[in-house]
Amino acid sequence: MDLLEQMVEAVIQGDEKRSAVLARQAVEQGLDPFQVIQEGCARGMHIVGDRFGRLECYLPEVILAADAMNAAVEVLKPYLMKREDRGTRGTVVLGVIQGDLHDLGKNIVKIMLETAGFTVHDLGSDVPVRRFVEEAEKMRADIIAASAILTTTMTYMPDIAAILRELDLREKYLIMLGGAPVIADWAAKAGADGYGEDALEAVGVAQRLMAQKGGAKVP
Ligand code: B12
Repeated sequence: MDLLEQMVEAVIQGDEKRSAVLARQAVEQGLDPFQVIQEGCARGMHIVGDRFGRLECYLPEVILAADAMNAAVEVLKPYLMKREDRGTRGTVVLGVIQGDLHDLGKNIVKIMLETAGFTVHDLGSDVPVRRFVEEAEKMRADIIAASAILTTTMTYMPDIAAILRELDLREKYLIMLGGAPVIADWAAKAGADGYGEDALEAVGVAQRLMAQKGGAKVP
């Protein structure tokens, strides 16, 4: 079994110690930490998630898997940070939309964006829609990025564009939406400028949007 598959297994087993050891081995072997998170940790988490959805496992197993994923991510983070140390590529206000506590995916998106050189203001989870806008104004953000994992909470997402329009600020910000139930067409209808299926795509989309916009706001 290669190291990425072992990582998938460690996350599925919820084996925090093993996932951290594997993460260390991965960097020692020169594996791309980006790939280890996406194809090892997140993949393991998705498998556990699917099992949970089919009632094949219980909540404590999901939580243990999340802990194992986070332990590996903690080890990998410093190596990710080394990839880009030039000036900011843009400022992103990122959070999980109101009513939603699922922050594991958002946390990966945050790490990936930071790795790619973006400045990320993490608002956490259960973030009221208006707060995204208020914080974007405070931080002079370029992008407002929101995550929703519940089909019930994704319905708040169109309110981001609506509130921006109401305040006559729509042109000032780019909106990026994502999360398991969100798809590209829906995101576009919800007023998003960009959508990413996973954290890697989130980075590509953020970079493309910033290029179209002509660069980051000057603080
Ligand atoms: C872990 C988990 C939990 C944990 C969350 C822990 C945490 N800190 O996040 C806990 C136990 C707290 C939990 C609670 C609940 N959960 Co839950 N949970 C899950 C589970 C198993 C995994 C979700 C996850 O973390 N996936 C892994 C991450 C890495 O993937 P991701 O979030 O999709 O993120 C990736 C992409 O979507 C993308 N992305 C994410 N955000 C963004 C943002 C942008 C801008 C972009 C571009 C991209 C992007 O990039 C990420 C990385 O690649 C799913 C099952 C599943 N199959 O997904 C259920 C699931 C989401 N939960 C569900 C439910 C119903 C609940 C509860 C209501 C349960 C209950 N009855 O109490 C509560 C709700 C609590 C709340 N108010 O939010 C349902 C949702 C069903 C629905 N129709 O919406 C699911 C699908 C399970 C099921 N099949 O029933 N849950």
